[in-house]
Amino acid sequence: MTDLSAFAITAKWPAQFPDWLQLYSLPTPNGVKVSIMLEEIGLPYEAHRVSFETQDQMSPEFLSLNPNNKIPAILDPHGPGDQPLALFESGAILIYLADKSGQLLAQESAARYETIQWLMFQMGGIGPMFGQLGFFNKFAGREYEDKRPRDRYVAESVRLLGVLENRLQDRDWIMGERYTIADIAIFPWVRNLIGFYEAGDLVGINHFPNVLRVLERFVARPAVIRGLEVPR
Ligand SMILES: N[C@@H](CCC(=O)N[C@@H](CS)C(=O)NCC(=O)O)C(=O)O
Repeated sequence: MTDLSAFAITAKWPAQFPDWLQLYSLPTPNGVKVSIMLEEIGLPYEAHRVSFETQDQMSPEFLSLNPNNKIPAILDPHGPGDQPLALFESGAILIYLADKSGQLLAQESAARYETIQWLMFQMGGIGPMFGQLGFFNKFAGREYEDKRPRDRYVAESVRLLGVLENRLQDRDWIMGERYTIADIAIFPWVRNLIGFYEAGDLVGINHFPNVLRVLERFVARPAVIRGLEVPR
C-alpha cells in the first residue's frame, strides 16, 4: 500500500485510501473545477474538506502543500514515474488530470494550445474579475459608499462575458463540439456570478444568451451535478 505519511498534510487530513488521489477542497468555483474534472474522468479520489471557518487553509499542514493558502490542491500517490505528486493552482491541476487520463484536452498541438488559452482566460480574467465583483456586490465591499471599485469590476465582467458570448455564438462548447477543461474552468464561475454572487442583473446576464445556453447544458451534466457537491 502507498505510504503518504511523508506529506505533512496527511497528518491533518489522514488518507483513508492512500492509493487514491487526495483532494483538498471546498465547493467554491475554484474548488469544484477539480471535483468536476475528477468526476468526469472517473478517477478514484478521496475528498478532504478545508474549512475557511476554522482557517484550515492557513494551517501548517495545508501550507506544506500549498504555500499560497488557497484551495483546491491535490496529492496524487501515482504521479509521473509512479511517484507522489503534490499540486496546487486549479489550472495546473486540470492540465495534469487531462494529461494523466488522456481526456478533455486534445493531444494534437493546435487544439491543445487553444484550449489552454481559454483556460488561462479564465484563470487570469474571469476568476479574478468575477471574484472581485462578488466581494463588492455580496460581501464586505457591499458596504463601501464609493461604488467606483464595484463599477469597475462590473464593467470588466461585462466585457469578459461579451468575449465569451462571441466565442459561443456558433459553438456547443468553448472548443466547439468538444467539451474540455476550458468549459470546466469557466462555467462554475459564470454559475457563481449569477447564483451565489447575485450579480446577474448587475451584469445584464440576459444580454448573453449563448453563455446562458451553454451554462444550462453544463450544469445538467451528471459529473457536474456530482462535482458541485464535493466535499459533501
Ligand atoms: N488561482 C487559484 C485561486 C484559488 C482561490 O482563490 N481559492 C479560494 C477559494 S475559491 C481560496 O482558497 N480562498 C481562501 C483564502 O483566500 O484564504 C486557483 O485557481 O487555484
